[in-house]
Amino acid sequence: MEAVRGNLFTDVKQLEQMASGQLDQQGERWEIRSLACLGSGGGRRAAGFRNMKRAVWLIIVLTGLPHTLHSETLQRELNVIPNRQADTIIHALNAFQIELPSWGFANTGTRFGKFLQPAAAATIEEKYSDAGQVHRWTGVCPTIALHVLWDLPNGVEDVAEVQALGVKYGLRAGSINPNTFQDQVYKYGSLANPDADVRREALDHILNCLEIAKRLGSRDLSLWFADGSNYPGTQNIRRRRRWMAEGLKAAHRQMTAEQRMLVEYKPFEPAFYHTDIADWGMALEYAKEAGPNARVLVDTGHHYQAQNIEQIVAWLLDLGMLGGFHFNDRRYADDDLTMGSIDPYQVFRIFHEIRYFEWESGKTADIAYMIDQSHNLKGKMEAMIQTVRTAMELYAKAALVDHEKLAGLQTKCTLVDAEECLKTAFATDVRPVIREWSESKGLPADAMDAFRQSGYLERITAERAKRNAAAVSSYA
Ligand code: RM4
Ligand code: MN
Ligand code: MN
Repeated sequence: MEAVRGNLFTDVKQLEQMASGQLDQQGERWEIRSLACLGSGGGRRAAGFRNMKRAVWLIIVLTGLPHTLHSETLQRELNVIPNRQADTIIHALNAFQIELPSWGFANTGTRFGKFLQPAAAATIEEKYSDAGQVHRWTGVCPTIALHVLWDLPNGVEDVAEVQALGVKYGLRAGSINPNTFQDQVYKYGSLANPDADVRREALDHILNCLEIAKRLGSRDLSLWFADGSNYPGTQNIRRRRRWMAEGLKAAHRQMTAEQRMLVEYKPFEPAFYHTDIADWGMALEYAKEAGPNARVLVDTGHHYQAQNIEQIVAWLLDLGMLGGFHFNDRRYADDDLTMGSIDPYQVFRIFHEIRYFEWESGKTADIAYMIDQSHNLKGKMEAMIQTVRTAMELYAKAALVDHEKLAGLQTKCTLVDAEECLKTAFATDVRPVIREWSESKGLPADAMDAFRQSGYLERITAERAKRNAAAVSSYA
């Protein structure tokens, strides 16, 4: 631990005594050369140190004797994150942002009906307001994804209102999501519909969405299609592929040089025999055909069981074709559960592939991290804050992987040690550093607690409960 920080503890004497008490037990004679702690704000840290339970960030730098206890061992014994690793986390978090979905705050349901929540958002203003709160407490969600039909039902005409909401609630419009699946006309598909009129209608809607995106200053057009069929033999799969490719190309032609098209894939639902963009390979082909600014969007819930998602991510990174993510977790299908609730190691492995790529290539991957979840049972805002903090934790853990060491071990095929590089990073409790990071940005250390204390939930519950209870929830 060579780094020595200026913001030393105010009470160094006390610190020295405590440290030497610890060190005496080692039966060695040590010289304390310097003390360092993470980040800034020495006063707060001095207070924290007096309360040893909270002093997980302390680093004692020892030098001077030939058989000096290695600082890593000491850090392990003291249960601290080394200074260098904390810096890595802070650096990673400074560059990390994740987009909130407007639809994640509204009442959603299963195909059997909706469970109505008293505090759910029903208008675009309420969605902006709720998303603004999540950003206010977490600090990493400055953009909100919009679903055009749900959020801008009048299309381009609604842009001015949305812009005003952005200013009012401190959010920027994120990805623009056309809706070519809800209207009756799309029963047999949209861009891949055998009816040319329907294909045209779908394309027109997508072109409108591009215009909305331009006016809102939003870069990504995020495309998900429900197109497909339910029974073998009922559709010409090859012709539908060509129609879809033509439609995407036509949309791409209308994009500005700054805009991007993200092509999302999904193997099932609502179509249950075939979908026209079933997997990442098909999405990749469509994106390549569409034009230079098209990329693939990986929704973590859109795979078959046991599929190796991080391998898909690694391939798309290597091909320069990874555009973004829709994060959610799943146990069985496209369950849209909170990120990392079922398999946090999966998300960690995805983030690891991205960080490893960035380290190896020296490039920052241009990826839109987005949440696509539907909280039917959990409180929507709490679920969203929980998601964002989980995303930060898993991203921070992935940042801790020692890439140089890993690369060497992989080359030598030192399997157990290579795997341990990942497991050690995953096992590190990064939450203290995330709290430090938050405070250093003027945010509350505990976003959930701050939200709960704020009284916002009680206020919107009182305002919205009566109206929400009257909403329709039945399936049939
Ligand atoms: C789909 C897909 C899309 C989302 C819709 C609502 O399953 O994940 O991204 O916009 O659901
Ligand atoms: Mn999605
Ligand atoms: Mn989905």
